Amino acid sequence: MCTSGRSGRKRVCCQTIKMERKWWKECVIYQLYPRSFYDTNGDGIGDLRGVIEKLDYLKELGIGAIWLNPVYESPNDDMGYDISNYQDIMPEFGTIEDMDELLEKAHQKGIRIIMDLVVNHTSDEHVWFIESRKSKDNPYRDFYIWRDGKDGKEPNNWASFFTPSAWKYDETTDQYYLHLFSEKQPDLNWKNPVVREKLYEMINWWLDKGIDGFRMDVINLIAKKEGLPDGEGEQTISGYNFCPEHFANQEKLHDYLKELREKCFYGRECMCVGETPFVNPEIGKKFISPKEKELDMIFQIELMDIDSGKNGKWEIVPYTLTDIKSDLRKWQKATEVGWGSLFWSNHDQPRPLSRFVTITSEEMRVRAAKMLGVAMHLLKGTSFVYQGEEIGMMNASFTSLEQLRDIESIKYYEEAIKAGKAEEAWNAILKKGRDNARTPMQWNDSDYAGFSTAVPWLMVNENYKKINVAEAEKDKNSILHFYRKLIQFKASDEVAIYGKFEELFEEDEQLYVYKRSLKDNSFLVICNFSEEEKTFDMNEYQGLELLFHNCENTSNQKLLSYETRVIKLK
Ligand code: ISL
Ligand code: CA
Repeated sequence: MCTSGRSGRKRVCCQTIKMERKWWKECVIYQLYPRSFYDTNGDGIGDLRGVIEKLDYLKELGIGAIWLNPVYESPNDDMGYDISNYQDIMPEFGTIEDMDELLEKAHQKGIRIIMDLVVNHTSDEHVWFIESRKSKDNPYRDFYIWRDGKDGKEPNNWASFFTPSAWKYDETTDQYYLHLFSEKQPDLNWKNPVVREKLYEMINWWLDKGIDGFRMDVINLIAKKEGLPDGEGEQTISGYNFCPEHFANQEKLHDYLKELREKCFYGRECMCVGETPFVNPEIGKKFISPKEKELDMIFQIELMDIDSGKNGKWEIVPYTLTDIKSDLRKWQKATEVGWGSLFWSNHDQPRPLSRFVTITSEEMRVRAAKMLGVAMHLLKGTSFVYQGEEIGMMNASFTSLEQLRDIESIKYYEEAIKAGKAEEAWNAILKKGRDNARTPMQWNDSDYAGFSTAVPWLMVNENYKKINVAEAEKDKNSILHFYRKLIQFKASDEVAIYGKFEELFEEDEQLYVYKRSLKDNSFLVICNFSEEEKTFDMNEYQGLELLFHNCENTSNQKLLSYETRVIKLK
């Protein structure tokens, strides 16, 4: 539970902590993917009433806030990241009254609500774009980025995230519009002050309703390089250039973020976390430094790309534990200027149990899930637990293209077929396709895992009979029970929240060991990231309290595979 702000009770003495206390530093946030959480009306799609019904489950988990993936009106080309009306709810998810009720009931239980804010682009079905494409002198024309073609081709060579070119030709006015994502996600023109004002109005409308903050989708892409120059790097398989140097972290971005903060967040108790791909610590620090007055936290994506090659996520490359450790260390350090976020996955990433460890048995799944939970969430920063992580959900075993729903995977596969690389692409999709994380929440072992009474929009993982909430409730050694304890600890222990981070054995390729300390208190985290046992002398800790432990091993000389111990030192 959050300990300041709404609930008021302060456990941590401000004087011992030389940084500003905030509610969002003292709570664990649950990322909830509404489409796959719980379906209450039997249409195979999760809905807001489903979230309301499961609030007690979330409360018991100990989380202090929910980040809801987009629930706004949307034709769903990119699962809600293509918004056609910011001030209404997608009918499949419910109504604005359901949203109000969710907000009220969540708040009654001391759970805050953070919404997704998607303002780099809208849907092409948003009224602004419908108007914009009508004529060159339409008042909304300049809400988007329109250009003439060059020599019968696109205005520049930019590749989009989802399709070959980032430009789409529109016959009505014989011009192209920019879309960094799908053709149905035209980029807004942030240079236009009217666009900014309209967005600020909408943001304030939600904040006035009482929501507690935003997760800002690709917020560091809103400013584009002046003149939209061609990219110069290597070409993608379809001959375009993926050039974040021209669309991410541009100078103007900082002006926009400062203005946004001033116009919408000033004087409010809300929290803003920016999703910021293509950011290194140098750039990241600027966003989160309190004196810059831009964002409270960022989601840096570097760790999520630890296995991506120079051609992007689908080129899967090997990595070592020391790569992971140095990434985490680098960001623990960088976020000292402000505050950091912690997560193993989200709706865009594969399941961590299918990615960062090798699972060979049910016992190892349970043990490794607890170890991963400890390793990440006892670092310094706000923990985000992605739906299903608390029961150890894993990647789905898709067998055909028809089972996929994610535009990114589908478009990539289509391009790969053209390039004669279908098999390679399918293997990459199985490992890293975004649908892996989006399969329905597994509540029990009944049909469709208790998620719905109808065929779900995306198939249920076949392992649901074994891996589900009801099973986990019954077993006192389950991942779920462990996560409840871990979350409660992370959200209330002052060392876990504000303690200094110090790493040991940095070069070890099997162990992740770090210490957290605050004034006279400290604890030590030991994680064996390997399937192999590890000889490790722990005699000096004999008799000290074990805060967390994930297996029956009393040896002080060795750690079992995926074992973790958290030892209270003082
Ligand atoms: O998903 C990715 C890799 O698989 C990322 O490159 C992702 O596209 C990028 O981080 C932006 O993600 C966000 O904006 C997208 C949306 O599709 C994602 O779901 C969202 O998290 C466009 O709005
Ligand atoms: Ca439904």
